[in-house]
Amino acid sequence: MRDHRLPTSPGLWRSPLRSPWFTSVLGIVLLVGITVLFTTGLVSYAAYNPGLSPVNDKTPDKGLLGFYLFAWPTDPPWLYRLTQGVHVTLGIALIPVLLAKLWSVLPRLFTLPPVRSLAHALERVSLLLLVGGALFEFTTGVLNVQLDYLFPGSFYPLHFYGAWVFFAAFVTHAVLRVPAALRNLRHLRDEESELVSPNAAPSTVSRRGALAFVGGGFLLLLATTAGRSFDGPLRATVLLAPHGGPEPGSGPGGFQINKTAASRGISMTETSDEAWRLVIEAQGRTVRLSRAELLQLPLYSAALPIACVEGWSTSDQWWRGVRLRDLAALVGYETGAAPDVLVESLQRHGSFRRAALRDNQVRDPRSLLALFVNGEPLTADHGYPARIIVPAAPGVLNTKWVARMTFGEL
Ligand SMILES: Nc1nc2c(c(=O)[nH]1)N[C@H]1C(S)=C(S)[C@@H](COP(=O)(O)O)O[C@H]1N2
Ligand SMILES: [Mo]
Repeated sequence: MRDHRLPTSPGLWRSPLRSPWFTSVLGIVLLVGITVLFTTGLVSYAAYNPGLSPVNDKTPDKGLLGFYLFAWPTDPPWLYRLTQGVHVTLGIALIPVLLAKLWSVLPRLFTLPPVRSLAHALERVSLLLLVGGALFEFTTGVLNVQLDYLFPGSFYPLHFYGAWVFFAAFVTHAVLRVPAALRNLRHLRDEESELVSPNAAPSTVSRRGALAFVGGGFLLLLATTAGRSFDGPLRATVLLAPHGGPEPGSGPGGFQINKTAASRGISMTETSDEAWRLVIEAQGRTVRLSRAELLQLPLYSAALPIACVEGWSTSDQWWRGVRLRDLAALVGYETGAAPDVLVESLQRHGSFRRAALRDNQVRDPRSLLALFVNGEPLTADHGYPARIIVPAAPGVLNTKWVARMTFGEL
């Protein structure tokens, strides 16, 4: 008799819940869910404008993997709020489904002999990449959201390359298994499968009951995460995920703050109206403006959200300031011909102290160098004296404490 205490022995795995049907239901849910995660993830990378300037690109060595990059639009203004909210919220909510799926096939990971043929060896390698890739992507994603940029800079390449490895293994696995999974959903004849325990323990819950339990976990995580995409009372429902910074407080500036002025080393002296000047450069010209001079320019309002890569977002805030295309006009670009711009902040260190915006973003009449929000001057933490706000763009492109803008020739 084989030793029943080793994981390689089918006899050790006694749960009566394991069955092709149970695994297949979870597998089909993940097929849809992970495809959405992969797509919204690729889209998120494109939204950073990585092709525009090395400043925006966290994975400069991506080569062919950047084949799909496109110019991120400015409409609808809530675009990144939606795509990234879905990416992070769905990613968190799918964790119980992923864990249940892995649990349901656990005995298979230990089958002996480990390699039976070349085809079997290849299949096992793809499973290793699949399971390892899934755990890696979910773990890096959750850590980045929870621990507030645990791996500054390096998170992006890790999560990006990991996603391609994982998705390649995922597609291979899906091609091999989906036909059988669909058959399993229709037939309940499980009994011959190696997933079914040869000496099952008496059941304490039905397979449907176990599935309902996993579904409940999904809904619980969804309900306690989705509030990060809204303001007001809904945000108080976010029990398990931080929203990326200290509590925002109340008043006109009372919406989510990612990085405070103090944490970025921004001093009151350098942002004071006496000291601060905005430097605009292009085509050999330099214009320097104080905040008082900026206030003399035509000011416009736009209702736009902040949407962070961490998945949280605010509802629309009322920003007021100078149009980016009007600033381009000051250094000689006619309306409609405004080029790309490199925006640099007062901040000296850290990944998001500068960002490049594409010409379509500069030309949009709602794109502002904001001086006010919700009727009051910007607070220090929201970027006083001036910050960028662009419709549909990810939070990282909305540079705070702006000091210099260089138009053209990125
Ligand atoms: N200078 C500077 N600007 C910055 C950042 C930063 O770290 N430094 N963080 C960015 C990120 S990641 C986001 S999500 C938004 C958040 O803006 P808020 O704090 O006003 O909500 O600011 C962006 N602008
Ligand atoms: Mo962000």
